[in-house]
Amino acid sequence: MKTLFVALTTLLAAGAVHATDSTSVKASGAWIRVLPGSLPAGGYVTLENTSATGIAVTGAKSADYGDAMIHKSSTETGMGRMEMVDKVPLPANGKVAFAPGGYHVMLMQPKHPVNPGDKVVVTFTLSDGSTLPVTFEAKPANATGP
Ligand SMILES: [Cu+2]
Repeated sequence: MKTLFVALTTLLAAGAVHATDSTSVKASGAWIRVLPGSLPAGGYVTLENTSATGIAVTGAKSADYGDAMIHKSSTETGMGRMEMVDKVPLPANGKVAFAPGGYHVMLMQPKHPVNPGDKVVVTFTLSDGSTLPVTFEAKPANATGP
């Protein structure tokens, strides 16, 4: 009985630290465009919300980079620019593409060299309190898709 109690409290303690992985949002075609040196890399992925409730992506982080942000590129003024966004809404039963020219994960301050062919895990945080770990494949600077 004592063993069971210890096991349960260990589980509860672990649950408090690690958010549950999302069962509603699926990722596909995840890739990052690696630029030379320590320049920031853009991460691209298609996220599908398979639930009947709207969910938003509220953040991203990666153990391989010092910082990760969600950006949106636009050419509204005729000049390429990008801005940070607080959240990306994923409508119920809808898909949102993070793609060149639009939403992307800006991966900054690489902690080690990331080369084409490498795999990088980016974990998204979602508005329902869950997390979504996604494996991205590194592609060269001239890549245009997964
Ligand atoms: Cu950016």
